[in-house]
Amino acid sequence: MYEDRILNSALMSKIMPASEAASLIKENMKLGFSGFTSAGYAKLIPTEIAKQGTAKNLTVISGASTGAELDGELAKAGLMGRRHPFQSNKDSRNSINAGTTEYADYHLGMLPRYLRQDIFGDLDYAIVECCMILEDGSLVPTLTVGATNAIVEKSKKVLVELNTSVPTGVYGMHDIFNPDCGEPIPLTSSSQRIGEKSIKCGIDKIAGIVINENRGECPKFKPVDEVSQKIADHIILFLREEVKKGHLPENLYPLQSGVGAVANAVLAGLSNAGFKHLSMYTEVVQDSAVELLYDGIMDTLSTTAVSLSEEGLAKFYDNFDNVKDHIIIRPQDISNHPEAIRRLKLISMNTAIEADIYGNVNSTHISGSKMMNGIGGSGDFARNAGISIFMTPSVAKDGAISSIVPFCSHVDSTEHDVCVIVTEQGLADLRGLSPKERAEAIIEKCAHPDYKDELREYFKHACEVAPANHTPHDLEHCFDMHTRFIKTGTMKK
Ligand code: 0RQ
Repeated sequence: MYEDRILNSALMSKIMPASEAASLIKENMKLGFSGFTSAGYAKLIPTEIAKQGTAKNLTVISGASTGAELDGELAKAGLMGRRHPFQSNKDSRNSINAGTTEYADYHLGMLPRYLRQDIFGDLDYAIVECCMILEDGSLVPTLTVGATNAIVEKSKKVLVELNTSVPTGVYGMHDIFNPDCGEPIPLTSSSQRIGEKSIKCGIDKIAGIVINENRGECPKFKPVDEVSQKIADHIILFLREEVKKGHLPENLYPLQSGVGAVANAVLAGLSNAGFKHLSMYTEVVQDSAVELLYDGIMDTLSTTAVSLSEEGLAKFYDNFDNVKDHIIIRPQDISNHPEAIRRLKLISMNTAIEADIYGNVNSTHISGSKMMNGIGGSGDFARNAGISIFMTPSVAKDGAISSIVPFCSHVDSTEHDVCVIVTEQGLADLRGLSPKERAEAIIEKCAHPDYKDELREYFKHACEVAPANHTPHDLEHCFDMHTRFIKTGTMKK
């Protein structure tokens, strides 16, 4: 029945219900899952593990975040003892912030190397979504590679969730290459293919195959609002100016874009900005990037995950034959590799939770302590891109929080890795500016009018009282806005 997807008939006997696969998972096991954002994660097996409820204290590793059926269910069932290296699900976030799940988040591009360096030891099972298993047992992933190749390498056994809602035509979109081979990565453009079309596994390693006919949960995007549109407009104007000055070619350099509503709006804004022959070298492709392919504005999308909304996915499969050859899905240690990012001179655009007046960026923690999602790939790109842009609405929570603060309550990307900060208020190009010049640019161009005076006062006061005048700070008062928020529910005086 699945002859077009399981090419070795000996594997047919390994087809089993999700409940049987889940019963193989025991307390204290280390599990590696496929998946990167809402693309390509196993759904039925983790849901069953949660339902059975016996496999306590699991270590859960996946390329990046996954969806409700995995992170959500395991966290709600109280089974997730440890989680690496990224999540964005509300239940797993709650479990982390309650201290029930120990969470270590780190640069996504480093996860495969940490796996191969044995930081976690051998994994008991890889639980991976695929759309085909080839004659020799090699696995064809669905719409992501993420860290699946490294996870399969490091796992004693593999459980495959064969997703029949994904067309077998996906075979050929992946490009599997191990950058830890000790040789330069032979990539000089985002459109090059350098590796294999499938993930080596071996028939004996496959412990079970579970058939899943459903797509699972798709991300939903907030519609483009006025704030995200203004941020997009500032970035597009900046890019146009950079082209005019001769700093960028007419078709720009490859773009990297983070996930979320603002990132989606920026890419949507490129559709009528007059640019042509654009390319992306990124880790996640959302709806608006694929729209640029349909419109003939984007030539190539190089990514580790194609993560589309329900409507976006339906349209993608309708147009599949036209776009398939323009999309390359790579492992995350290639999509996020410093060597490739630096060589291709990327323009990276990521979202910040807050930025401080000197240009440090917090992408992960609310009020210094509460984990939101994780650094994800933002640091991989920010550190190595040609131009690294961080964007954020100037206020959060209906204006009660300023995203521009005197000192970030947690720092993920330092002032040295941040070229541009942009809010709906304006864009500050920080390149070549000293810390005091950066403070003036960020306060005057990016801060919300409700918070400008306090930030100006803080900066002036810090310049007067700081023990040195290079990056002036008053350590007694640099968190006044944060502590006022904790005490009163607003940063406003
Ligand atoms: O909370 O949902 O309760 O309203 O943070 O903020 O504005 O909806 O923006 O969804 O793009 O997320 C930085 C978290 C932004 C994300 C972050 C609150 C705000 C809202 C979400 P509500 P928005 P987004 C590629 C690159 C790190 C990883 C990364 C992220 C919620 O982009 O995780 O870049 N980035 N990866 O109200 C308190 C503030 C706040 C705040 C926003 N200053 N204080 N709350 N919020 N600013 C992808 C991968 O790596 C896989």
